[in-house]
This record gives sequence, C-alpha cells and structure tokens, in this order.
Amino acid sequence: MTPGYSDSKNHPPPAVRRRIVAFAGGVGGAKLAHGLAQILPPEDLTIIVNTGDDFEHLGLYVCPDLDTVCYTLAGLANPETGWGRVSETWNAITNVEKLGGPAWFRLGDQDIATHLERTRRLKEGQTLSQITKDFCKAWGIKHTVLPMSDAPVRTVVVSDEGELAFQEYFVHRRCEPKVKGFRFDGVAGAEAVVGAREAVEAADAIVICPSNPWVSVDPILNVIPLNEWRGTKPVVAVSPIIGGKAVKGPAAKMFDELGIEPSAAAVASHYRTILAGFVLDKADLNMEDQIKKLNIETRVVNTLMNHLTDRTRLADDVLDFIGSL
Ligand code: FO1
Repeated sequence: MTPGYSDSKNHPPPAVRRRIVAFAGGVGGAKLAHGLAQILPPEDLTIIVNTGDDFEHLGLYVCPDLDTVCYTLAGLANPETGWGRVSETWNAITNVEKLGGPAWFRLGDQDIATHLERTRRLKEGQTLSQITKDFCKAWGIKHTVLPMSDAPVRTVVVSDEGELAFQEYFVHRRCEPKVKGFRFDGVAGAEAVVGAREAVEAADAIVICPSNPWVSVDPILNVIPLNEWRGTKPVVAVSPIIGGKAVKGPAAKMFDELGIEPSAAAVASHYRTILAGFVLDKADLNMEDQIKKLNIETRVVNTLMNHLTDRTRLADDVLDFIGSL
C-alpha cells in the first residue's frame, strides 16, 4: 500500500452531497484533510492551508504546513515525523552543516527539490497558489489545496525572550520560550487567494481541523474571518487537545502560558464566536456540558489518528455530525 493512502479509497461516497472547506495547519490538520479526501470527491473538498509558518531559509522559500498537507494527500509524507518526505535522505543538509551552515531546520533532499522549484517560480513572478496548483497536479492530488494567501503573512511569537519568528521559536528554540501572544505580520494587507472565499461561499460546512488554534488556524481566520457566514452554514472544529494535552506540538503549553487551562473546552471557547459544532475526544466526555453552555453542539468520538484508517473514521464522524446540525 502506498504510504499515506488508506484502504479506504474504496469508501462509499456520502449519500448526501456535502461541499466542505477544511482549514488546516500542520500534521493534525493534514491527517483529517486526508481522511476527508478519502470520502469526498475532489469537487466537494477545498483545503485552505496556513502559510503563517512559511519562511526563507538557506535562500529557499519553505512552506511547512502547505507541504505537510500536500505530501500527506499525495501519500508522500514521512509517517514518523508527519512533516517532510517518506524515504528521505539528508545529504544536502549534512553537507551544509559540514560547511558550517545552519542545520537546525532539517530539510531533506527530496523536500529541498520542492523548495528549489517553488523559489525559482516565485522569483519568476508566479504566485504561491499557481505553484501549489501545479505541484498538486504533479503529485497526483485531485482535491483543491489553497494557501490562505499569496501575500506573505508571518507568524511572530511574542515571548518572554522577545519576539521570535515562528520557526525560530518552534524548531530552533524547541518551543522553550514562554509565549505571551502572537502577531501575524502582513495579515492586514493579505487577501485570500482566488477561489478561497468562493469555496467558503459555496460550501455547505466549514471544518476547522485539529490544528494548533493559536498559530495554525488563527492566521487563516485572520485572512478569512468566518463571522460573515455565521448562521448560513455550520462551522465545526475538531479538538487538537485530548485530556489536557496536545496530540502533537505546543498547543497545550501555549494555552497554559497564556493563562488558560489547556482543554478541549478551552479550544471550543477559543472559537466560540464562529462555531456551530465541536468534536471532542471520548477522554473529554466530562467537558460536553461546559461546551454546550457556549451554545455549541457537540459530538464525542475517538479523535486520535494513529493509523491511516483512523483518518477516514474521524472524517466520517465529522461529516455525520455536520449532517445532524
Ligand atoms: N519540524 C521540526 O521540529 N524540526 C525540523 O527540523 C523540521 C523541518 C521541517 C522541514 C520541512 C517542513 O516542511 C517542515 C519541517 N518541520 C520541522 C515541521 C514544521 O516546522 C512545523 O511542524 C510546522 O511549521 C508547524 O506546523
């Protein structure tokens, strides 16, 4: 079986047509997007991806969340890390290190090809959305994947050690500095890419994937605020926090450092102005009433996606929940 593709490719199509837009950040978002892509036909799923963690490194334009989503949908993702490519080699970065260059951000050889070609095309004047469309075609991805904006938006972490560029905080400093807040540089002038607002307008529902609310989803919501569609179509979020801990990454630590007890309920509350529904894990069943008091419908399921089949199962649960709203 191709890594990244489940046997659920033969999953029956949903009985009722549902056009879905999914907002996704890195690994958790990519996994649910992959599950949705196993069920929904290409014309019914648009995935809008965070670009706030993009940066220029070693002269290359790197889009970690965008690449994580694309590699995952294409069955090319590294199953151990969730980011980067499967069966990767590390000759280039090893030699950069030998020459005294920065090697804290591990770019694999195959992955570097993506950044080289993307950088070349950007320098030629192509937009990130055009390039992403071409790359998706080359990788055999049939569903629509859109970067949230063609304009650069840069997440800045305001920490107890000052302001840090996102990857500097996340990878180089291993999320050690205490966060005090976040800023999305460039967001004020950043328009959504062509097709993004149109997809939201045409969608029957929006799914906020189990990505970090602060640094993966909020940048997208800053570019495409969903308030204007409130009441016209359900927005459903899936919790990235289970039992007070983030499935992956620093989301729980961020809540904590911002003075909010990390929990599924805290995530629901974070999105409370836009949510119709919230999917939480069975481990957090005790939080259901608290979330319902926010006027948000709930669905309690197994949200962990350890195996490929879990992605389709969770996507199925999310679609079923949407149908009930
Ligand atoms: N994350 C790490 O923790 N260490 C790395 O060296 C690293 C390299 C890397 C290379 C390409 C890529 O697309 C992603 C990479 N990531 C790495 C993940 C990435 O920095 C974060 O997961 C996201 O930015 C947050 O969603």
